[in-house]
Amino acid sequence: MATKSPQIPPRGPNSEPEHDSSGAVVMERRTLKAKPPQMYQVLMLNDDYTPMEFVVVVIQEFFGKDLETATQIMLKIHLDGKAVCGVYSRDVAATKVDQVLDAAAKAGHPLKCLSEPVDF
Ligand code: TYC
Repeated sequence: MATKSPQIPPRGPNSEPEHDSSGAVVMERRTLKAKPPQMYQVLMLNDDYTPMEFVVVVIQEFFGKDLETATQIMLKIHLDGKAVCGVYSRDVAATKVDQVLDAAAKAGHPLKCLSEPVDF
């Protein structure tokens, strides 16, 4: 019969220090391995048909920008072909893309939006 080796529960970074048989605290130094999560930038793309006013409203509504900032971002997209509207965790970025594409489709505009990892 196969014998199982004893399972040692993993110790989290905030767990209590261990004591040896004499009661002395056993110190252990571990390298923290947690990396910050990958962030995603939401980009909007230029096209020849979507009205500027619609893009400004979308940027205000879904990216929480004021009128002036939204107008600057819209103009950057118009002139450069694309611009970052915001940077979010993966799920939030995907939701923003869905919201923009949904609003554009409902309004009958070909506005395109995508998310990509930062430093892509
Ligand atoms: N180029 C569009 C126009 O001249 C405006 C526009 C801006 C469209 C930004 C899309 O993501 C966009 N009406």
